[in-house]
Amino acid sequence: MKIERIELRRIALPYVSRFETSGWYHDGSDAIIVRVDADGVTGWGESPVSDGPWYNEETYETAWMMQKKFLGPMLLAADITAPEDVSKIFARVRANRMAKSGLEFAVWDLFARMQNVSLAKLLGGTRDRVQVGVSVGIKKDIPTLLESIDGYLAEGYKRIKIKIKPGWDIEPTAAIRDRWPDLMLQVDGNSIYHLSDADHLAELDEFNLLLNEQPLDHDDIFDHAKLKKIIQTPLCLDESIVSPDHARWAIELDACDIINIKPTRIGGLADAKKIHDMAQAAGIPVWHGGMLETGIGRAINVALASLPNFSLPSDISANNRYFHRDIVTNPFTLNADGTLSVPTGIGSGAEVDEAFLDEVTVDKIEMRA
Ligand code: OSB
Ligand code: MG
Repeated sequence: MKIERIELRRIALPYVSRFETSGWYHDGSDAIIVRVDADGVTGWGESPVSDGPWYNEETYETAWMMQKKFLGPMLLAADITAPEDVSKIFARVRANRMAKSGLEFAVWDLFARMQNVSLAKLLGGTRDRVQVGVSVGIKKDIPTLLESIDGYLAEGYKRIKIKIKPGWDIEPTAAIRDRWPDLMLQVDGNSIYHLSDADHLAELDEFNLLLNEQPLDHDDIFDHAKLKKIIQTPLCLDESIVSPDHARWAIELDACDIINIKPTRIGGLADAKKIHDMAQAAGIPVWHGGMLETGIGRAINVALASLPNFSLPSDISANNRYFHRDIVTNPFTLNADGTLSVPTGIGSGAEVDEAFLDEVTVDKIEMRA
C-alpha cells in the first residue's frame, strides 16, 4: 500500500491550567497533528512536542523539519504492507522519535480503519477498561497542591502522581500521606537528581509510594542501577527507555523495577509493544505514561494501555483534565471505578473535530507521493 498524502499541522491549544515539572512548564499544547490518506481512508497521529527541548531533545520545530524533510518523503516513497514496516523505514534516521511516532501512529490508525477493527484489537489489547490516574504538576505551595489533589479525588481518580524537585519532594509527599494514608501515590523528578542525592531520595521510602519515576539523568541507566540498590521505593524509568535495546539494557543491568511506556518517546507503537512484551517476560510491570496529548494521541495511548502487562494505573486522564475544548468530538470521561473505557469502534476511536482543529492550527503543510 502507498500513502498518497500526508498533512502536518502544528496546533496551539491552551491547557486548563499550567503544568509544571522540575525543569519546565507548559501552558498549552504545541503538538503536531498528522493526517495520512490512502485508498479513501484517513489515519490520524500526534507528535506531542513542545516549545523547547526540556523533556527530550525534540521541539515542534525540530519534529516539523524532520517530518517535512526526511520522514514524510520516506513514508510517501515506501510500499507499506503492515504498520510494523514504518519503524523499519525510519530506522535510518537517528533519534527524533516523537517526530517518527506521529507518522507511525497515523499509519496504525489507517490500517485499523482499513481492516475495520479497533486499534486496541490490532495491537493485541485484552482489556476493555484501563486504570488511570492524574499527574499533578508542581504548585506554588502545599495547600494549593492538596486542594488540587482533593479536586481530582472528588472526580473519581484513584491514583495520584506528583512532580518533585529538590525543595519540593519530602514535604509535599509527607503532607499528602498525612491527609490520605492509603492513596495510590507516586513521584516523578524528571531527571533533576544525581546519584549523590541517593540518601535524600531514600527519605521517600517511608511514604509507601507505588514508585519513584526517573529521578536521575534523562539518558542514564547505569547510575539508576546503583540507586536501585540504595532506595526501597520501586524505581521506574521514563526518559531513559527510548528503544527496546534500552529496555533490555535496563533489565539486564537491574536498573529499574518498573517501566513507564510512552510510545511517542520510543518512536512508535511497534517498538513500544516490543518493550511491553520484553518487560512481561522479565516480570517487570509497565504502565502507560503521557505527554499531555490531545484527544488524538490520547486515544492511541488508551488502545496501547489495553495490553495485558499494563498493570499499574496510567497517566492517561480524561480529556477535560487537560483541555476545556479538545480537537475531538468524543472525549474520554472517567468511569466511576477510576478507569477509561477502551474504544471499540474502528481505528483509534478518536473522532476529529475538523472545524475546531482548523481554528487551532497555526501552521499546515501537505505532502503528496
Ligand atoms: O515525565 O511523565 C512525564 C508531561 C509532560 C512531559 C513529561 C511527563 C509528563 C507528565 C504528564 O507527567 C502525564 C500526562 O498526564 O499526560
Ligand atoms: Mg515521567
